[in-house]
Amino acid sequence: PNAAEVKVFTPKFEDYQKVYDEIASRLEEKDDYDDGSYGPVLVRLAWHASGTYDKETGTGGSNGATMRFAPESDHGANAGLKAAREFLEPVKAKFPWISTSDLWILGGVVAIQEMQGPVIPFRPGRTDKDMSACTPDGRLPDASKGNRHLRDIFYRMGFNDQEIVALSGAHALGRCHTDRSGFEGPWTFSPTVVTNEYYKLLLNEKWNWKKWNGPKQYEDKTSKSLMMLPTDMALVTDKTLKPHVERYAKDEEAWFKDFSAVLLKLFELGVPFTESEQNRMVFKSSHSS
Ligand code: DDH
Repeated sequence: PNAAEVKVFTPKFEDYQKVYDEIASRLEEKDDYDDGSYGPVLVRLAWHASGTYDKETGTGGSNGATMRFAPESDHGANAGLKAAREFLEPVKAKFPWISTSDLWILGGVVAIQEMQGPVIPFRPGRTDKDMSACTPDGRLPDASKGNRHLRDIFYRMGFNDQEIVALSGAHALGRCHTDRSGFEGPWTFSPTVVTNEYYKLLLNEKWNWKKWNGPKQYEDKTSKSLMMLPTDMALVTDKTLKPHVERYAKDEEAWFKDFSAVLLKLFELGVPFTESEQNRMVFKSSHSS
């Protein structure tokens, strides 16, 4: 065909909703993974794609999907995220027009909404880059550290103290795996549902060091089956962070609102959008009528 005959496909809201629906139905179908859902690991993929952002240099962030390549895919923090990337591969094959970097973020949006969390408005426009755009190791948080490290990492992305606490509630979801991070266990009793339980447990449980040969982590006194990382505990030992934990523990609605806003911000860090903010898409969840 000559150039005039080549039709450029410009996806619309309805097309992205179809991708949303495909991811949602795969989530429902593939319920034999981990605690019964790929949702948590999809959220973690979207977060680790975005959380490499450095506001000083404008490098990193979800634009580029450079975690497709080594060395970034092999960074210790990204261990296990292959499961999430592979989960989305058939979706990319079915909708080849979507960039992998938009797809990874949309995967996080779908996972949050399908696990009964708040709506996360989505803006497409990310493009995939080659391996020369891979970020250096060490940009994502190290779970063995404390409040100073948390601030170093999250201020580098452009977040404030309230936003650090609002983001951390994502640990209501999923679990640690000894063969990935070395840590073990879930933070809550409902790791496939978005709730404010993480904040409630942080405040209301008594946490002791777990006695084992693995890395230093906390276990709850009551059931000994839940966990907290040293970085999680920093949210309640730091006097400035703790009031936010208390507020979110009391008021799930307030956290849902702030969680949605802060995830939207995280997912858009460093992306050179052509679409305006007014054109963000709000997808219909499969359980909403
Ligand atoms: Fe996280 N996280 N995360 N996390 N995270 C782990 C699992 C999950 C830290 C360390 C770990 C966020 C912040 C932090 C999720 C979402 C988010 C694991 C276990 C470690 C370790 C990995 C494994 O063994 O499989 C640290 C440190 C921080 C911090 O310092 C603040 C944030 C901001 C988010 C987010 O989504 C906004 C999710 C979901 C999981 C569960 C993954 C799974 O497979 O299950």
